[in-house]
Amino acid sequence: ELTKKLFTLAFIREGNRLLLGYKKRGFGQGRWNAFGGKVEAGETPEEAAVREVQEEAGVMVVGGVEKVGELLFTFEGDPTAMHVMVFSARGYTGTPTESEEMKPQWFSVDSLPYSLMWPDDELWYPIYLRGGKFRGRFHFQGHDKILSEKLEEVQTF
Ligand code: 6U4
Ligand code: NA
Ligand code: NA
Repeated sequence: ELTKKLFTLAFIREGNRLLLGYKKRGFGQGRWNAFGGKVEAGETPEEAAVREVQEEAGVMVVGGVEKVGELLFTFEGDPTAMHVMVFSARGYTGTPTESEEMKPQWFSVDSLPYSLMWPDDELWYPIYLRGGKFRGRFHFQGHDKILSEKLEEVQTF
């Protein structure tokens, strides 16, 4: 039986630019990623998303976050699935600042470093980047190979 753990992933976007963080440690180390982490007890996913953006990117979300996606990741031989709620911040204040976990950097949405990101990202980022919402599940062998995938654009969750 699959156990699901809840995580967040949040985007800071400003026009044609997207803020990503280079993960210096932990899960996904060495990859560029949006900001996020585990939803803690007593927190809503939205609250966790705002907190993780503050902790990892050093900026404050303003105007809340909008849910844009829901992803389920499973790994061969691992009974624990990652259930990831994906959000986009409506606004932010402050200057992106390096944390112990992430080194933030702006990228043009037309030249994202997909080869240095999780392999699923190039499949669903385009839906987000054109303003769509999505639901997907990806089954991995290790952290580099997608064994099976399902991805759909949705109107609501
Ligand atoms: P701690 O132990 O506190 O450092 P925490 O920050 O709570 O960890 P973390 O960073 O391990 O959690 O959470 C994993 C992050 O990686 C979440 O934001 C979800 C994200 N993530 C996991 N698989 C991903 C994938 N395939 N593609 C992607 N993001 C993924 O774009
Ligand atoms: Na994290
Ligand atoms: Na974290």
